[in-house]
Amino acid sequence: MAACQTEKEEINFPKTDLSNMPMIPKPLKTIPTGSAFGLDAGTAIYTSTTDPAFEKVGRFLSENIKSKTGLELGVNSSSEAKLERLIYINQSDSVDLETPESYQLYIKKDSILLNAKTAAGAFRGIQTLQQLIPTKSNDTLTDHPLWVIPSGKITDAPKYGYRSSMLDVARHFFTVDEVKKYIDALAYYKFNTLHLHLSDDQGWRIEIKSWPKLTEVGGASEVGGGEGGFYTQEEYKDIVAYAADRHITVVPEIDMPGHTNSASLSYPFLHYAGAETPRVRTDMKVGYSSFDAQKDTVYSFLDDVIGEIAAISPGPYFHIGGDESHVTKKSDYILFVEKVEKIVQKHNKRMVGWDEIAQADIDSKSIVQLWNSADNALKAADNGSKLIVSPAKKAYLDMKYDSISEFGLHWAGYIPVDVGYNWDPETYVEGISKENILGIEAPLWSETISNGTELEYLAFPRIIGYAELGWSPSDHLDWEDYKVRLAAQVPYLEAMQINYYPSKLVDWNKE
Ligand code: TNX
Repeated sequence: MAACQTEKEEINFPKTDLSNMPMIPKPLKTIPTGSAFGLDAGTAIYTSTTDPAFEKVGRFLSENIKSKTGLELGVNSSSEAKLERLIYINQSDSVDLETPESYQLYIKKDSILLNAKTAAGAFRGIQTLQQLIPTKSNDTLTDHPLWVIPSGKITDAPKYGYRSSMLDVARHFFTVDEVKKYIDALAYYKFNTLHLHLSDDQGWRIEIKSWPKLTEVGGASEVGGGEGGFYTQEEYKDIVAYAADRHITVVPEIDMPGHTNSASLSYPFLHYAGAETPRVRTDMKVGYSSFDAQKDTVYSFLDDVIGEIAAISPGPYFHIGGDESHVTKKSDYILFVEKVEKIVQKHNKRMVGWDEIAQADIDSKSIVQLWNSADNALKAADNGSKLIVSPAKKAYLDMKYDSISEFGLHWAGYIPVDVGYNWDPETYVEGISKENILGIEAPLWSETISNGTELEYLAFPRIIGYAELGWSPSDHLDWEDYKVRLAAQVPYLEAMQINYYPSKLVDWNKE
């Protein structure tokens, strides 16, 4: 190293300010030092090799740098070539790294050091680094192009350990590639969970080998009369692995006992006498279908379904839905949730359900997802259950932005970009505090959208705000400051060919 250092040319960087860079989510602490690191072809990436997952993070960074800048940086390559500058991704046991996703980023003239306890922390850290790499190189500082990265120190950690978005692939089916593109963007903004709503009245979207009609019959429809579709288990595993490569956990949901028309259409014995007779449904109604909570065969069926999905879902959670079972007798609903919780636990998963499940006597380890009822959220907290906060009025990506929005619903109100950002999960329900909260989620229901472009219209830019709500401390949340950083996401969104709603509330940094 000493030998290399003497050969290095001195570059006179213009004064930089790391704290003024448009990072989202905003890091916990940023201390600028005014100089810069010049990323160029002479930069090499090295990683700790004690954990192979760190090297993988290094390769991920190298690939992204290549697509952004064209530079091809070696990772842990032993070549003797002149080493000008170094990015080192280091596994560290420092006590300052308090959570698995915490990281420290030290950017100096000659080196960038990224410290993290786990590969997940390192992965979050390289997202910050990627956000700091400018789209355009500076070609005047030296005889070759340099991508100027402001120097300084970033110490960062998430507010919540669960930061999620949900895709409803049931009302309209989305292809594996469409889901992967969404995962890429979630990863860039440090989400760590993708919830997949895999079944509903209009369609069943995951192959179950022991019950093939679920997809043969139940998978062939969607809202509006399209052809539907489903993921084979191989395709689902491919999504799960793609997400895992980005340190994102997939939470599968089979919604029940309501929202089950497509399942009961496939296997009529599941149908509950008080529910509407199953038929192909392409409308947007809710609350008319139900499984029969009194039949043992329903639970043997669910043991198979949950077992098959659990076996290919490495994450700790299984989401049972549980919302809007309007035709299920309350006693049947409660019996059903309590029995299904046992099945989920038998398959070594923790149950998650929409807030209605708090009416049953659930395990304190089960998780309740607040979408609608503050009462249910308080019941859950009383029970010792953690909450995922996703109130429809603030966090539903399928709510229209305003009266002229092209897609979306508005039963919970309009959610302009500032309204989606300007709230605090910790104070949203009186009586619920940080200790009760596992994290937040922004669900995207798909009644009104049927392809990737429309999906992105509703998700972007609002999803970027939920990334910050889930990660950054509450005292960092400031719309005026955020909207400037949001505007600066345009080059990323354009480079990734992500469609977004160009809200008038934001002064977009367009060319
Ligand atoms: C309510 S949110 C639902 C969904 C709909 C959504 C549309 C929830 C748990 N249930 O079935 O798709 O509204 O916004």
